[in-house]
Amino acid sequence: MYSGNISIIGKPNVGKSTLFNLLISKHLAGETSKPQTTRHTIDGLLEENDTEFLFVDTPGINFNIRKNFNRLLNKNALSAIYDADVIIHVVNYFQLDSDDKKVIENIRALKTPKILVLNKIDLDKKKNKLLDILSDLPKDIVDLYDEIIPASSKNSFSIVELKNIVRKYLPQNKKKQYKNILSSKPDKFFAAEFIREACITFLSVELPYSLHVEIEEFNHEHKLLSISATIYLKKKSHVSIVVGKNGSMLVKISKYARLNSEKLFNKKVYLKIFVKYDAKWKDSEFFLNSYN
Ligand SMILES: Nc1nc2c(ncn2[C@@H]2O[C@H](COP(=O)(O)OP(=O)(O)OP(=O)(O)O)[C@@H](O)[C@H]2O)c(=O)[nH]1
Ligand SMILES: [Mg+2]
Repeated sequence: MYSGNISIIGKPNVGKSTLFNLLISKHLAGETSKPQTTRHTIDGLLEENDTEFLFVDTPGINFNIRKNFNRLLNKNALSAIYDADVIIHVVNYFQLDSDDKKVIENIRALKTPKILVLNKIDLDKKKNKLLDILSDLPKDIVDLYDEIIPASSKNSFSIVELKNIVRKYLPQNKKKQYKNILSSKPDKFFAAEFIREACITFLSVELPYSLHVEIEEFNHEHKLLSISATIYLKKKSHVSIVVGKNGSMLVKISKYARLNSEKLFNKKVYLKIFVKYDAKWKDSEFFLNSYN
């Protein structure tokens, strides 16, 4: 039997979470068009035939803006690299820039097998451009990776091939290595993440970065799952934006989070969301570490 931990890393917004969700066939990680959606590492177990894949989605590694906040996100992402049996480094197929190169510098010295995924290949209208991209890759980068594969997380291109490649590099074990659960993160974590994902999706660019979500109640009641959550905001003026005109934004956020929770927990969900101003909360270490 093959089993191991596969960390999916890269700079923000290249499609790590989309790829992760696709690989495990479940919507566990928030995927949005805005960078820095993922704040925690999220593991998801996929068992297929003789293989246990423990995929780990990580926050985008970013060395530029919002220093303290990034330091914590980077810490979460980089710690996953050291636990990995295989590293999947995701980049946009059309560009390998200085931010990708900084990620590369963090993995260069590791002996761990490395796979470079050139993602978003569906955007490549001129099919032979990929050949140019591959031939333009600097030799030291080509040499660093054990495998380089073009893929699209949007239309599932190369996903089966990617799993077959990963399997080749996983350690062999006599027995199963992982517990038969989808993720080691608690169910509550995902309920909170769906609310945060909805906020990032529906609210303007800056606002989602200054909020966090706490789950106060998470009760299984016969056929119903009852969840009560609070969205904490750093600025008082943000409260009315999150609530929206006549509560319309909160209804939208709530519906998105409820439908995703129902799908994941396979149960009817009753979701109550409060919105509160919390001046004390400032990109605090407390919440970033709260689900580690
Ligand atoms: N066209 C195209 N878009 C993609 C693909 N994969 C992801 N995306 C889009 O890219 C955006 C970012 O996707 P995410 O999965 O959230 O990216 P991420 O790397 O996890 O981002 P962070 O968590 O912020 O670091 C979303 O709008 C996705 O829909 C792909 O293969 N093709
Ligand atoms: Mg992500």
